[in-house]
Amino acid sequence: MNEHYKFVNTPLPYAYHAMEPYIDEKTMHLHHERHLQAYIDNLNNTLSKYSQFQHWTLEQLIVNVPSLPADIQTSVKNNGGGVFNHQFYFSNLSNPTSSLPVGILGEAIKKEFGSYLSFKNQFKTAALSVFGSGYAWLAVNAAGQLTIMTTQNQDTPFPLGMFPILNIDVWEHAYYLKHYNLRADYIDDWFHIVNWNRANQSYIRYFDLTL
Ligand code: MN3
Repeated sequence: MNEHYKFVNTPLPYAYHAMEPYIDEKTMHLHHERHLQAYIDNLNNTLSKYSQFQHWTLEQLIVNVPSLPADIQTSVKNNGGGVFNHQFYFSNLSNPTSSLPVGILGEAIKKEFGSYLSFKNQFKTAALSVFGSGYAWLAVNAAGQLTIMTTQNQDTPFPLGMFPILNIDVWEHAYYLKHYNLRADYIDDWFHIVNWNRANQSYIRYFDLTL
């Protein structure tokens, strides 16, 4: 992913079939090559006439939506959010290996939620509670606490003062080909392919940024 405009769709750090049998190869192709690509194209189109924002990073754009010209706020919110949320989702998947949280994040999850199992149940409940399209997140709130939250459509946690650690895309396009309408089954499968190393790195980055 480029730092700024013109954004490009970089290859996934793994093969499209790498998440089998939990997420099927065709879903990964369509999700990365068509859905994410569309958000990237739309964001580039939106920024094409605004050279003053073309050196802004994706996070800068998303965080500063309210200070952008009124006619591009909605597009940057939706399409910039769509790019960020998908990049984040794909980067937090890994080949089925260890499915347990690691590092200081693993410790913090135990402390905040009691146990991994309790976290898992609460996260699943949140992901199931998203009405329509959106995401469930593990995030750090303004008080520095790990928390589970949800967002609608392509909204991001940033406007709520939340720092993202992990997300699951629960738009139907993320699972419909394999799991049909059974979002719960998709969530169960997703837990097998969470990249906990990456999530732990995000948690470490949070402390680096705030200290
Ligand atoms: Mn998606």
